[in-house]
Amino acid sequence: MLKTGLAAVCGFLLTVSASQAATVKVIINNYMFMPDRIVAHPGDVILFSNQDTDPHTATSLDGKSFDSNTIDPGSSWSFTVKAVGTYKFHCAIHPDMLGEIDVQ
Ligand SMILES: [Cu+2]
Repeated sequence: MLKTGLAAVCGFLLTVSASQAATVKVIINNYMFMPDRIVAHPGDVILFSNQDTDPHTATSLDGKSFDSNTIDPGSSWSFTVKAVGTYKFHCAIHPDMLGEIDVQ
């Protein structure tokens, strides 16, 4: 846990010095993530906005990187990406809804 925290802090500091963090928007609508492949950099914020009529989640398939829990229609949820890597995710309510975040 401590090791992860230190890596995150180092990654954050490197990102701030190298470039401005961005917010990457993902729309959830019609049982899809749009876009479903997201490219981001450490320190960026990924903002999921549920514009569908049903609740959805954004849940990493590795079971630990991130989990929005339920995002109600009209609601949003965001988190900050930290470590470089590829993170596949789905909606825990509708597991056929798939997406991927590539942190570079
Ligand atoms: Cu869903």
